[in-house]
Amino acid sequence: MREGGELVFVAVGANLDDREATFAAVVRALESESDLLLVGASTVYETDPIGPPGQEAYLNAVLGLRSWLSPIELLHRLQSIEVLLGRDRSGAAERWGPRRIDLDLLFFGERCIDLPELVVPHPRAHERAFVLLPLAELAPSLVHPRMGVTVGELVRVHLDSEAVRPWRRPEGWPGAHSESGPDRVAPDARR
Ligand code: A4P
Ligand code: MG
Repeated sequence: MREGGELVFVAVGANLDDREATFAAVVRALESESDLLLVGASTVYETDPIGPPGQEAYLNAVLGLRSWLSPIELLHRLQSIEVLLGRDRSGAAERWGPRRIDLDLLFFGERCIDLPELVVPHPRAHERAFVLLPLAELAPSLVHPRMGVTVGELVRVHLDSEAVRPWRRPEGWPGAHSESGPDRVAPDARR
């Protein structure tokens, strides 16, 4: 088992085309990266869209990874996967508009990063039920380094959210055949 690396959390979202197939493809793409190790996968949720009206519902979930990439390297890797999976990055896409795939870097260890290209923790993570509910399954004790409160505390105000509903486990999403528990992937189980 490789030593070191940092624990990171990535939000996965999709509301166009075959959302379940996209989620499975994200997992395959991340598992094929030699500098990343998938260590946890939340339940997949169906969520009401936030943003311009008239959009389809999203599927949202959170993945936990150990990363031997720097934060910027990881961001670029996530953006390459988005493009590979058909994300329109032409600049014509509407802000918060419908998308085939969105991969956001939520947390990178306990680091605070303020670069033009990358802000960590993700600046909207703490206020969004579609991020907090799945993240709290994987890391309830994770402390938000800017706010000084745990994910478990942040999620409490969203517990009765009807906008975030558990969805079935897509084929190819981790845990479907796991005997160690439905929602988690043992750190050494994937390689
Ligand atoms: N960027 C800065 N920090 C980060 C980070 N921590 N992770 C920069 C990822 N990217 C980061 O992102 C725009 C720019 O943010 C990137 O060029 C990167 O350098 P983007 O993915 O191109 O565009 P976006 O996702 O539309 O922008 P944004 O503002 O991050 O959108 P959000 O906040 O992610 O919202 N409703 C539901 N129910 N479920 C959703 O998943 N998602 C959105 C997108 C809106 N409504 C939604 C959902
Ligand atoms: Mg994004």
